[in-house]
Formats: sequence, C-alpha cells, structure tokens
Amino acid sequence: MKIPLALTFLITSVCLAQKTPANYDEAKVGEVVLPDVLASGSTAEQWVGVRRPEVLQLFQDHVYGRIQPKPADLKFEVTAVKSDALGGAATRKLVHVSLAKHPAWKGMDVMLLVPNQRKGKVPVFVGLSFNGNHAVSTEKDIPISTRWMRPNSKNDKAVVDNKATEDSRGVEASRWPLEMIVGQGFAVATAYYGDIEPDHADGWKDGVRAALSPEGAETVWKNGDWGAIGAWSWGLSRILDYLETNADIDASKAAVIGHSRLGKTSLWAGASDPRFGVVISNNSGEGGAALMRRNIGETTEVITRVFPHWFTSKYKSYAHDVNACPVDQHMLIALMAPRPVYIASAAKDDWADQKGEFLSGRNAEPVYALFGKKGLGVEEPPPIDSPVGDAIAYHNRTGVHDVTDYDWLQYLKFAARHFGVSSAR
Ligand code: GTR
Repeated sequence: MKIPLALTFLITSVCLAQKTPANYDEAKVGEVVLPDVLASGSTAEQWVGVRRPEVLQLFQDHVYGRIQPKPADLKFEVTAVKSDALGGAATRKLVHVSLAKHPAWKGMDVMLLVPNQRKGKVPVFVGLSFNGNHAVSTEKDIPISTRWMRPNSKNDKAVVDNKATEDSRGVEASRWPLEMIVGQGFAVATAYYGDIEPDHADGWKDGVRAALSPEGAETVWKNGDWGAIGAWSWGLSRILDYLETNADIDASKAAVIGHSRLGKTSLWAGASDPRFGVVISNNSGEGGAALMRRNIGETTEVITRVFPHWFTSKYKSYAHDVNACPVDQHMLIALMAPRPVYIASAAKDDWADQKGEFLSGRNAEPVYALFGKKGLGVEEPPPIDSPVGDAIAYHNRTGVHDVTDYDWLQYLKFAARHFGVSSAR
C-alpha cells in the first residue's frame, strides 16, 4: 500500500509532537513574561471589588471552567458513626452527600474524623483521596469504595477491572497521617474524588457534571464549561457545606489540601470558594502552582493532550501558544489573598517544576502586600527541606512526588499558626 506523502508527513509530525521530550534544562526555559496580576497603584479595595473578580473570571473562561453554585437540593445523611476510631482518638462519621433532585449523581461518601480530646469546635483539613476512604485509613470497618477507579501504580492487586479490592485498604494511608493530624487537634474530612467524577475522558457521564446538565450524558462541552478539576473542587465545597452543619467543627477554620491533580483541585477550590481559610497545594505542578509559561517538565501541551477532561476546552487552545493565555498560575495563587496559602514541591519531582511552583508564589506577593501580608520573604527558591514564608509559604522536600509526614508537619504548623489554634497537645 502506498501512503501519500502528505499523510506520511502528518503521521510523522503527530508522532513527533507526541514524543517531544520534556525539557529539564533551566537554560532552555527562555524568557518568561508573566501577565500583570495588578495594575500599578492598585489598592486592596480595587483588588477585592474589580481585579479579583476579573482574574477569577479569566480562570473560569480559559482554564477550569465556570464555578457552579451551591445546589438547593443538597442532602446529607449520616450513614455510620464510630466513637472509638483510631484506637479511641477520634469519632468517625460517614456522611452520604447527594442531590435530592439530581439522582443521576450517585453522591459522595464523606469520612469525617473528629478528635475525641477537644474543648469546643475544632479546625479541619478537607481533602480528596485517589483511592477512597478505605484507602486513607487501615481500619477494617470502612467500606471499600465500589466506584470506578484508576489502576494503582504501586500495587496491581489493589484495583482490578477498575474496582477497588480488599488489597487497596490503606494504600494511601502514608499520605494521610490521621493519628498525627487528630493528635494535634484537627479534624479531617475526606472523600474519594471518583465519587464526584470518575477520572477518565468519559467519566463526567457518571459524575456530577452530567447530573447537573440539562442534556445529561449527551452534553457537548463548550469553552467556559467546567471540567473535572472544576467538578472535584465543587465536591470540596459541598464537603464544607456539610461541615458548616456539624456542631463539632469550626468551619471558619477549614484548610483545603490536595496532592498532584488533587493539588490543582485544592487550589481551584481555594480560589472559587473563599470560605476555605487556608489553602495547601502539595506537588500540584502544571495546571496547579507551576507557572505555565515556563517550558520545563510537564507543559500545557502535554497536560491538555493527556488529560483534556480536567479543564475547560478553551485551555487546550494554548497548547502551542501559552503566551496567548491571559492568565498564569501566580494569578491563581493571588486569588487566595489575603488568605494563607502553602505551596510544596518535592526535590525529585522535576515533572512538576519546583522552581515554577515557587515563582508563582513569589509573583503573587504584590497582591498579598496590598493587605499588608508578607509572602515568601526570599527571592530565590530556598534549599531543600527549608520551609520559608508567612502568608505565602513554600518548601521543597527531599524525595519524590508524594505526601509525607514532613509535608504534613509543615501544614499542621502553618494551619495552627494562621487559625490561631495551638497545635501542640
Ligand atoms: C501526572 C500529571 C500531573 C499530575 C499527576 C498526578 O500524570 O501529568 O499533572 O497531576 O499525574 O495527579 O498524579
């Protein structure tokens, strides 16, 4: 069979485009000119009243899609209570969150752990997991998630045919040091991200996006419509809605946290829902804290090709011309101001561009300054394992793309300091 030359050329260029190796050479990043987050001479009032809404709108239109309001038919049902979870340290509640008038969404199961040693309401960490509540803890009585799940890269028995097995119990426990968090007086509320929307290209059909759309699973998504990160962030806000109704929780002291794609999600949740008082991004990388204009590690081209469902469709149009995008990720960090935000990298996580993560914090500082808040306090990325910053904080931890006790120790200190609670018990 003879393949026409034009077709050969097309196939070759597509293959090359797919295989362009990632750049890891700082010398090849080139000049990065960031869009202005502020007009000169701005005031805090102008930021709050004019510029912040503009920037938030730009992120909706070009990156993550429209923020959906709190639904009127939100329903919470407590399905299980265990007063001596974590060896007696916590009370565990399982709460099914659903939409009474949108039964196409199967809802999400929130697991809440509240420290038993408490005087009054407690602050709370809110975050989604990759493998379900049963994977976050090793306790045997937490039901195994029955939802669609991506294969587990570390244990091929943990997820079989896209369903969690008993082998997945506790697979994520090292990322959720529950005893340590509860021991420092914080509650933890978590849910499986796949309850909100399964993480694959067609996942939205079985998630909240189809359920809330008048066209359901026939919806054709347009520029500006929400993507999966928008849906997962929406889920984080619904967890907070529940926490506001829980008498044990001080929902004005809620820290939203997430790792990797869920770190991108926690940043978007923090930007779209100002009720989150502290925002934490762990190794969120491209589409998260890392500046998109830096060609290093993962790029906009790669992320929008491999994970187009995470974003609004418009974002893909910047794959080969990132400078045309009217925002960069320092503006996302600025949307948290004046609330405290913690950005964390890992030394072996070059894919996430540690320096780009640092620089987005650095370039958000002018907005924090309008509120008299101090940012990172250093001009260059600090040495490994040396946390810096005040209202914007940063560290680059030894090791790989992951969440470790070291990360949590910093987040606990950070949240305790900014919420004005004592973490040492
Ligand atoms: C990678 C993706 C990253 C990050 C990561 C994760 O494949 O390129 O942006 O989100 O997945 O979520 O584990």
